[in-house]
Amino acid sequence: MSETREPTVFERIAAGEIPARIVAETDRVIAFHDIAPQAPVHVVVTPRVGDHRDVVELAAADPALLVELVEVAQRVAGELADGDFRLVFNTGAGAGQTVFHVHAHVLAGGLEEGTLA
Ligand code: DGP
Repeated sequence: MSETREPTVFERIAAGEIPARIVAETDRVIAFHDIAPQAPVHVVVTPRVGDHRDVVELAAADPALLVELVEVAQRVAGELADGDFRLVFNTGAGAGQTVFHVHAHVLAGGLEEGTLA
């Protein structure tokens, strides 16, 4: 961690302090089932370290890590569903972001056509 702050909930999951159903891990990224699923498959993919609050900050600071999030999302969708998936980055409280540690929602498996939610 590069600054003095409280660990985010996702950092606590990555550290094993909060239990979660982990589905994929790399050196820098962790993926686990969302606690309140909004789709048949709903997985959160996030960096282990929460230095970037949202996808805009991450894209500017560490684009390679953003690419890795997308790669892990694709892998998870292939392993848990048919490979097709929706990738959602809520960005800002007004868009529904509640955890200010950048993360992607991977939504897959029997999604309704033509909806964004
Ligand atoms: P967002 O609203 O985009 O910030 O999404 C945060 C998501 O994180 C939300 O869908 C619920 C999920 N979440 C929050 N706390 C926990 C937790 O302790 N465990 C798990 N598995 N998911 C969590």
